[in-house]
Amino acid sequence: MSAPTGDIGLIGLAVMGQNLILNMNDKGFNVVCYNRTTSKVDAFLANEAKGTKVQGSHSIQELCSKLKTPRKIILLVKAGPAVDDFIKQLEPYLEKGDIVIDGGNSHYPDSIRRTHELEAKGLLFVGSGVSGGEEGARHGPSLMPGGSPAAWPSIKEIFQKTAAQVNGEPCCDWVGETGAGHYVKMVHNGIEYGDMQLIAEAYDILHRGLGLPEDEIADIFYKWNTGVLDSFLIDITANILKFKDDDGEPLVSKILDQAGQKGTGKWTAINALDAGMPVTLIGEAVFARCLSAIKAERTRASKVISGPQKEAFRGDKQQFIDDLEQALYASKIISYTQGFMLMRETAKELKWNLNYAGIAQMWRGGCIIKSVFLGDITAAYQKNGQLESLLFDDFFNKAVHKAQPGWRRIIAQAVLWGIPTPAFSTALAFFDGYRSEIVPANILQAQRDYFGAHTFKVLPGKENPRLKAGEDIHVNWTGRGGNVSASSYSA
Ligand code: 2AM
Repeated sequence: MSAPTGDIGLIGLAVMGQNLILNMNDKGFNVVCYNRTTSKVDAFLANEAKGTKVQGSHSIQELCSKLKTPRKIILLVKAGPAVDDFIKQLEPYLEKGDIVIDGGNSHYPDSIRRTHELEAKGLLFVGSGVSGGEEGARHGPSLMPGGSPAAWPSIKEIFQKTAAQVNGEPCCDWVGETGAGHYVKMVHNGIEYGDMQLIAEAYDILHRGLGLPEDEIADIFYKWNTGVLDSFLIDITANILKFKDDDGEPLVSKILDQAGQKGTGKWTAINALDAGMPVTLIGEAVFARCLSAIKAERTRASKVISGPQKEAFRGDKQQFIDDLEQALYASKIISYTQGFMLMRETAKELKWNLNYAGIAQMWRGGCIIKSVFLGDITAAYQKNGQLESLLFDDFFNKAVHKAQPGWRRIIAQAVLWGIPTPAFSTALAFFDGYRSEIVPANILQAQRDYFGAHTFKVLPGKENPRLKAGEDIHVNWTGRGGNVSASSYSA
């Protein structure tokens, strides 16, 4: 048998897999492919991959025999049991140091488990986020690999050449240990939910509030796309708003206002609740989709619940539109601030060394949230890799201060109009809470101690013989009941 020539194997010939193979082939790598339904291998070689160096295989054994060692095999199959099933099938044909890469949409706890399971067998595992859809996979996705750090030197060249490039830098770097790659992909998707919701709210304010037609809103978005909001999502939204149905009506005006979701935004929100981190904007974005989904109930409600009398806008329209741009920008800064807070907290808990500048750079191009803005976040973390919050970075601190007046005016006007802005509003509420040294949690603590003897601590500077520093204090608020504090009550 001749010596193996394959640089990398790929299992799973759905659209993403096929496009990633063709992309890696274009970048000069010799790819060997396999699919459970092997007729797809033959069809792919005879059609899309015709004239390329891509090799096919009709069994796992054949796939492995065609790969140079250490073998690198990417799985792009349905997340869940199919991944574990293929890993089990691969194991007999792999040797120490070989690398199994899961490029599917796996939940990160599975990737943590798989890293440990494969490392225990002398193999290496990489769970990689892949973003950018079919187009990204074909011409340059954002790749977010994490897992066994020893795997990185062997896959670095293939991954970084296959990924999108922005200003000569690849949108791919090592993310961190075990499930870090899929974790960061999950947060990316959550942030994507937030960005999309913010744009939808801006559209609603311009459309229902200012009464602008789709064409004019598209032009506003195109203009925004030349400034701080320059991003893929603003650009495609402008294109969407310009798109006409056959009768000349904007197609968006005919789309049922009921959003679907596949669950990665929800995973991020659940993770934020579990971690105790206030990632409120992604949470609101998920809930906004939930509210949209109960269309029939909303329709019934719209008949019996009325909002404020709609007053015509009497202010300066251009000023309002500029304010809205700033409101969107400031809210986006908050959303990314929250997303990075969550990643920092998880990294601390799971002892991952997350590469924050690298993460922002990975999202800078190739993926759905790609934007100029992410270049500024990259710069912030390059200046300080352990930055506690984006709001402490000079650039973002100045930006949010500049945006603040317009941001408040927009939300105030939306409230008066009765137009819901859950994402804009939660961003501002977070901002006002975050910059408050004192929040009303004193009342919560007092209530908890009052009804459940949950105790409280004294505010520094207010100590006295009854209220001692550092102590868990219980007060008999009513003169009834006992002086014993509780440790097992609810709330
Ligand atoms: P198939 O072509 O044989 O269906 C996307 O669905 C990819 O995942 C396809 O390549 C598909 O293979 C593969 N896939 C889905 N479920 C699978 C399973 N349970 N076992 C193996 N491959 C699976």
